[in-house]
Amino acid sequence: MNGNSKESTVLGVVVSFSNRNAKVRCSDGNILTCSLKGKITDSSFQGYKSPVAGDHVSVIPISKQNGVIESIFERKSELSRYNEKGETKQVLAANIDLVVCIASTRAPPFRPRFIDRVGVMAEYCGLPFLIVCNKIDLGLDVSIESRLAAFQKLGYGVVKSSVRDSIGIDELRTSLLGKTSVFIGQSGTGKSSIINCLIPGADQRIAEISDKHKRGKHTTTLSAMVSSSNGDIDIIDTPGIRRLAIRNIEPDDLGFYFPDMVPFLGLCEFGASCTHRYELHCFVKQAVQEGIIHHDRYESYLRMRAELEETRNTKTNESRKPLRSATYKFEDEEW
Ligand SMILES: Nc1nc2c(ncn2[C@@H]2O[C@H](COP(=O)(O)OP(=O)(O)OP(=O)(O)O)[C@@H](O)[C@H]2O)c(=O)[nH]1
Ligand SMILES: [Mg+2]
Ligand SMILES: [Zn+2]
Repeated sequence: MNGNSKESTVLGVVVSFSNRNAKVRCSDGNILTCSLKGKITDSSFQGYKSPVAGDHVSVIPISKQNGVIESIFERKSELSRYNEKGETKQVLAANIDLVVCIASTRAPPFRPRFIDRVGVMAEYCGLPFLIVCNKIDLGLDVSIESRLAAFQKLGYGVVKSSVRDSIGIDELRTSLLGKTSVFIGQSGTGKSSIINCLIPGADQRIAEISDKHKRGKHTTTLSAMVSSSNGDIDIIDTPGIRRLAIRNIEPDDLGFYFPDMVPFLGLCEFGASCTHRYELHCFVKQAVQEGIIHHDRYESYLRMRAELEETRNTKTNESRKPLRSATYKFEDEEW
């Protein structure tokens, strides 16, 4: 086995990656378990530390089941989160066309601030955003409807679904056709259940939520791409996220990732330096008062901004404590 003969390489898509081994779906449809060729810092790896689900790669097959990833092609897009424990960027999925946040009405409860954060991530990556509110069989109340309507007004797709009662699944399927989508959400909202419903034979593991805490049990532990048999739908299922930290955005730029705030940015008396928090003659605050911006979206903005400011101020301290205290400050928040 060596990588010199170009004829022997095939193209493929990474289905999943763990422990230096990737499952790659090759262009001939074969799934190979692949190791990485040489060091992952090689220039052929485009500076990517490791492949992730959705990566386009070239592979040297070495047997019917195994191969070696020779290179990772440049990513068209990637969705990453900030890992507070490891204090590093963690890429969840590559080459995606659509970010889908799966929320639930109950069990676990509807957490709009979580959705707001995924929305900021999607805007930051320049990707379209779709919200699925699953488990509507458990009841949809007025406050959930109001928040969903506010998302819809922003141009985000909203699908109300129930896996149990087979509602909204066909509508969702239509939105996913011809795309690679990433499903992201808190544990137990039904990401894997929806995938099993959309793609017969997907066989993603699902589990009851915990009786005691009414939270998911973090059943999915690895990002993995699941594809329909005719190839018209690719979905990357991801492990449930308890808390979504936003980093790497300048506090003054945060408003740009809130499409409801964008029309007012720069109009305030203090121009681009307005924090939209306490300043007089602030057009954003005025829009909130007039109900043009949903007050709860504004509250999300304020919380994210405070977090960005706090973590930026503590960045220079090598101690991990300040970062933790910033985290705890938000632990009483509703998600
Ligand atoms: N009532 C109801 N229960 C649902 C629905 N969809 C999923 N569930 C249940 O919710 C539980 C969690 O579903 P999963 O699909 O494992 O959730 P997940 O989002 O993949 O969770 P993680 O992998 O832990 O992130 C399971 O018991 C499902 O049967 C729904 O529409 N209605
Ligand atoms: Mg799952
Ligand atoms: Zn302002």
